[in-house]
Amino acid sequence: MGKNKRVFLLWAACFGALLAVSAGAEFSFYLIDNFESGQAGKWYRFGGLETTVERNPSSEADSQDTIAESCGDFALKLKSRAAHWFAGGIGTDIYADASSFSRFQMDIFGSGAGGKIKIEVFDDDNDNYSLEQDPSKNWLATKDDKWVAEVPILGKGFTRVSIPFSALKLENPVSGDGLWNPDHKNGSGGLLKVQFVLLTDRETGEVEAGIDNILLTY
Ligand SMILES: [Ca+2]
Ligand SMILES: [Ca+2]
Ligand SMILES: [Ca+2]
Repeated sequence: MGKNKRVFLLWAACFGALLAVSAGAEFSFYLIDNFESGQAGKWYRFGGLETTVERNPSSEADSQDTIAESCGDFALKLKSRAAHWFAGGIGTDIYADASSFSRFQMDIFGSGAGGKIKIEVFDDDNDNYSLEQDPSKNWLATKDDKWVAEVPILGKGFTRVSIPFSALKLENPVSGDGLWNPDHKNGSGGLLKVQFVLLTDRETGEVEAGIDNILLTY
């Protein structure tokens, strides 16, 4: 093989690697948390909800449960007691430009005892990287859109939940602009934060669930 051909092959290999990297960046996902750090310090809690990072049951060597396998070593356990169906929640700040993603995905571990998780996401509409809320009106978001979806806690085991952004419902009309626009245009903080609220099937009672592999994807 002549020298020129070797140089060309090397160049082609480098260019191919570069293409693969840029394609990977374009077609990957935005990980919010998979709890493999063993920590949950970036999540705040409200309404009496208790959280613990727990070790996942080790999957059998011949297990066909690819979702359970993808949950790795740790997941976050949520546990609470409800009053009037509300059992508290958790949330974390994100500030991501989510405009190129199309759906929200997470794995939910259920015990078969029922309950729901209400997913709440906020996009910044007054371009200030902050969520304005009114504590006297049940923490109503006053300047930014709040989008929600409810998913059942199934089980036993992990269930993968995938929610297209188009299925999210606006909960606070006339506060923000009413458009799903979680981008960084004009200094907007984009997707400001995500919250998960636990709901029970009966007015009072205990509810628990595990969550893992929380991400934005295409
Ligand atoms: Ca995990
Ligand atoms: Ca704002
Ligand atoms: Ca908006």
